Amino acid sequence: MTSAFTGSIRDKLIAAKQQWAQKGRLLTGAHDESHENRLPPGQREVKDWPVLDLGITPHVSQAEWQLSIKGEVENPVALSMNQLLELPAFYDCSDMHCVTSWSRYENHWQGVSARELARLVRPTDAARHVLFTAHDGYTTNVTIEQFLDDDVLLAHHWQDQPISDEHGGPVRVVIPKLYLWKSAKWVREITFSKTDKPGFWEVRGYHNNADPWTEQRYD
Ligand SMILES: Nc1nc2c(c(=O)[nH]1)N[C@H]1C(S)=C(S)[C@@H](COP(=O)(O)O)O[C@H]1N2
Ligand SMILES: [Mo]
Repeated sequence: MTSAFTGSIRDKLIAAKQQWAQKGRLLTGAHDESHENRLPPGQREVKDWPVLDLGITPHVSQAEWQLSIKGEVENPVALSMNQLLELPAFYDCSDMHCVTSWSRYENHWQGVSARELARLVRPTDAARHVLFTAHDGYTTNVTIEQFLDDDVLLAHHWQDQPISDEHGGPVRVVIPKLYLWKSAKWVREITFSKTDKPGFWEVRGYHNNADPWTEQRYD
């Protein structure tokens, strides 16, 4: 929450919020304010935000934070926090669904979109999967199509506040359409790959695809 951090993103935040407001307006009508048909099967809504992880909370400062994006890409990069913040800002509001059956509506995320990162690193035609590695040793995997969905981002703010350490700050992945275990907290490496590589929970019986709407919980 240092002023340098917030100062460097303020203008882009306003622009991104305007974009988001436009998207919200376009979705009016399709957006179900009554929350009917908003809760995937077997889920219940919570108002708080539970913490779920392996029990290790890495404390990664903004100064230390670095993200390596590599593998099947034409332009591998290692981004510092300042370099991440120089990329166009992305703002999106989405629901989250945890496989342990809680869902939390209306999460306002701010960060950099997956599509923006792909524009930067340029995945090769051979890239089919995206693998995440985090500071606590956690790993998870998605298809490149799932990663490049229009609501996926690397988030550094939630509800206008920097993401706390326990929720994966300073930067976590957010993939709203999949169960939350696919959204790596404390992300440090993103690898584009020809082949799939099931992550921490995927090798322990969780479903590889993780779609909440068809209850792809366990394999
Ligand atoms: N690095 C890391 N990311 C992680 C996990 C983890 O243990 N380590 N747990 C996953 C699981 S199982 C869930 S449900 C969500 C929980 O995110 P939250 O604690 O912010 O609610 O983080 C996901 N991302
Ligand atoms: Mo989870």
